[in-house]
Amino acid sequence: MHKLVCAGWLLLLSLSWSKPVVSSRSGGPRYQTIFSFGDSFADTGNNPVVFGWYSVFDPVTRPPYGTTFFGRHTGRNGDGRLIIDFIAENLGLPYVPPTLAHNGSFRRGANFAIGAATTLDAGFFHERDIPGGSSKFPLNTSLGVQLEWFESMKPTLCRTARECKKFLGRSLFLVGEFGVNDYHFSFQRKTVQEVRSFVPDVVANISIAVERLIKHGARSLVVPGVIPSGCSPPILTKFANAPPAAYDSKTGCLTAHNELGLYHNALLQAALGKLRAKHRNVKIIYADFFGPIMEMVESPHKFGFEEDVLMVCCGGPGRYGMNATVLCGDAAATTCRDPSARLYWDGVHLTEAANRHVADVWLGEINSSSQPQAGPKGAMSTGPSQNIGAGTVMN
Ligand SMILES: *[C@@H]1O[C@H](CO)[C@@H](O)[C@H](O)[C@H]1NC(C)=O
Ligand SMILES: *[C@@H]1O[C@H](CO)[C@@H](O)[C@H](O)[C@H]1NC(C)=O
Ligand SMILES: *[C@@H]1O[C@H](CO)[C@@H](O)[C@H](O)[C@H]1NC(C)=O
Ligand SMILES: *[C@@H]1O[C@H](CO)[C@@H](O)[C@H](O)[C@H]1NC(C)=O
Ligand SMILES: CC(=O)N[C@H]1CO[C@H](CO)[C@@H](O)[C@@H]1O
Repeated sequence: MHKLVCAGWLLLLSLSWSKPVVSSRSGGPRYQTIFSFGDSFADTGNNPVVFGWYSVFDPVTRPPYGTTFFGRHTGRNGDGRLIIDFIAENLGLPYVPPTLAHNGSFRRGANFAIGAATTLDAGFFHERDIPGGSSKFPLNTSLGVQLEWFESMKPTLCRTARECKKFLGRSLFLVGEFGVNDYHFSFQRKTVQEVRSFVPDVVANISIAVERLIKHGARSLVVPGVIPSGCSPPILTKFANAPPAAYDSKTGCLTAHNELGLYHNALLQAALGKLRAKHRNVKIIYADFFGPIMEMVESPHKFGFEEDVLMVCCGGPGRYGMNATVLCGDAAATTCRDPSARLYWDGVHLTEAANRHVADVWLGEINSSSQPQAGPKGAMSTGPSQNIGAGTVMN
């Protein structure tokens, strides 16, 4: 059980830090630095360190993780680059170094994201016996903890209040995705209805975090929504005995789990709208994670994916290619011939090919809005229309 759990929830480096700064279409450099918070969808190498602290098994430190792009495992939960890697490349910035695994400067970027991180503090779940059993998850790596780490680092990045405002104002803050682990851990013990009851708490906490970063001087933030969990192979595997009526006949996804995600995303967008109204000089971009994944699930051929799009590339025997006893990276595991023809890599995580598509959608919006302090154009970035691909959410 525990092993399946890892592939479902999870969420070092000697990369080149010397890429040239790419200028924006309007001239000067756009962002000097990326700060990132999140879980395995954004973690560029912190999880092996944290899992080591807690002596929990970490499957990503073995092949075939990293074989598509880096040629070796990097601590990323995938075959290659993550969304954040494509964003960094596009902005002409170095791959964002994981704060716990990088011995060097964080002036060009710092990634606090940790695989399996939740929004709410670990105590919230442990008090409710989630996920229960002997599981050590969630570890003490919540959004609030990641913010504390950022606050501890801040004095090493900038000194005076004025300097910090300037430096952080020119940085891009990626806040999330957060929420998927809160929900996926909870599905082990709670009904979808029960989990729904604390979605407002999760969203409120994300909103508090965004505001805390704004107080520190953040002026450009990207806040992704959650994925369609009902299409996620670990959820489909866990609820394999659901009645036929529980599935969307067109996609094969579990309707109730997807509706929970849509609910989260609707509340999140409303919360971000309020923050935009309150902080008119700050650019707050909602990044749609749900829509691009649904698009790939519904039209796999359009993206070069095989017909059975809910099947993971790397895993063991089973309807979705996932098996509690055979994890991606195990000797008995199998890896698909062409990861670029798959949406899902090892479970909840996407292949590099899928990450590239999601990144393109997010980058379209990041690109189309100039930095707030860049001049009068900044005003347009505060409007309520900053929803990346919001039109594709409803399916
Ligand atoms: C970090 O790098 C410095 C020099 O760049 C080196 O002296 C130090 O030993 C390194 N620390 C670790 C833990 O690798
Ligand atoms: C969690 O980590 C934070 C930050 O490192 C620390 O301040 C806090 O005491 C830890 N909480 C628990 C319950 O270990
Ligand atoms: C998992 O794999 C084992 C063989 O390794 C097999 O017996 C079992 O049926 C598989 N489980 C599922 C859910 O397919
Ligand atoms: C974003 O802008 C960069 C640099 O101007 C460009 O290379 C990239 O293709 C753009 N990406 C998208 C998705 O528009
Ligand atoms: C329940 C829970 O995790 N609440 C957290 C919400 O966010 C604040 C600060 O970001 C934390 O301190 C809380 O513990």
